[in-house]
Amino acid sequence: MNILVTGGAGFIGANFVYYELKNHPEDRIVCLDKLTYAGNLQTLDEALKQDNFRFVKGDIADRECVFKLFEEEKFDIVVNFAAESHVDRSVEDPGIFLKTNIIGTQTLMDAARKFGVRRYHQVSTDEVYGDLPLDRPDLFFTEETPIHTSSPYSASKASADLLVMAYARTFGLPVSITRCSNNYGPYHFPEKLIPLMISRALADESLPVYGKGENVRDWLYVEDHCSAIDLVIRKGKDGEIYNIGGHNERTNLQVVKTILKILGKDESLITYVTDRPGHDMRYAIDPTKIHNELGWLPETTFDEGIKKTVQWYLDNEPWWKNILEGDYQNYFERMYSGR
Ligand code: NAD
Ligand code: TDX
Repeated sequence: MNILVTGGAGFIGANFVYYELKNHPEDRIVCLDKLTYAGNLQTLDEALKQDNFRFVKGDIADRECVFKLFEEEKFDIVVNFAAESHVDRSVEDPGIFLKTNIIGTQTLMDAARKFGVRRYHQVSTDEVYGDLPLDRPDLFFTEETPIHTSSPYSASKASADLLVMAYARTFGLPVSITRCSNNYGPYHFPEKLIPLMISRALADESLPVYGKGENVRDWLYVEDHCSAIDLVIRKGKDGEIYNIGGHNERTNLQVVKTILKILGKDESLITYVTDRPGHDMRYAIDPTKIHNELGWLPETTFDEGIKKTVQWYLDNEPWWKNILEGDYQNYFERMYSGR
């Protein structure tokens, strides 16, 4: 099969490229990525050495580029990871989120309609469901939970999901959607909570926790997300939405303290800063559907996964130090100074 992976130079997309090359060496993977600040071609170094992998630099919202690629490659499956993915950046500047996340999705689906695919798969997020209250630990997001977004990021992802379902119903496009909880693991860009805290703790720098650090996220090791998407694109039903999560809920403060403990650093590095506007309180996924229908289960617990992740950052310092030395410095200054 010929599979298009968009956003494959980013965190989850790159992990998915490696997952597919390892588990399905008979397939061919083409990665289309704009290489924004979050895309890193270095991450794909090993993939680029393989004959069944091709990298194309391009924007999913650029019709000419996308249509030319589809005509050339005759894809069987499209997996759309490409997105602006950082909530804080969407608060700062929503425009690019609408362009990439909504228009980009439309452009890919228009090409999929024109040239034909067996499946268009949209990688979505649990953030489309909004948040849950802290005092109701019995509540979880199911696929039937109404869409109720908080940030420009989640609104753009929810808009894309609605468009995907509209293309299925109106045009008969064979689609699927997965909505996953927070991922962590190798190649995670250091603006997100876990890699930001690891890299700053290693440098004995302050660790900016938003608000009181009580917000809860449901953490999934990235390889478990990849195995779920792999199952859905090969065995999932057309027109279906699958939630992905592993019942690994932690408060942000618990996460940060766990990282400090693994690194042997002091909790005095923690600094409480002004909260994120519109900050979602709790995300928690009910993964019963994907388990019952496709037999998916996560393999990595949070305690194992966080140790593996910290070790990966210790072993791969050049990868994240390169990022920290670039434009990232301006970002950190802009986002956190005076906060
Ligand atoms: P990321 O920000 O690390 O990577 C995004 C990638 O997309 C980068 O390589 C970037 O260069 C590329 N890209 C951005 N705009 C593009 C465009 N217009 N055209 C082509 N490529 C473009 O993101 P991530 O964390 O790997 O997330 C991947 C997907 O998974 C996103 O759709 C996100 O919404 C979703 N998701 C992420 C998480 C998470 O915890 N990170 C959880 C659930 C869902
Ligand atoms: O410096 C920080 N301090 C802090 O307290 C940062 C960067 C984050 N936080 C908090 C905010 C969140 O409650 O940590 C939590 C996690 O934050 P992020 O890593 O920014 O992730 P989140 O906003 O939960 O969104 C992530 O999961 C869902 C991904 O970035 C999204 O792409 C995905 O859809």
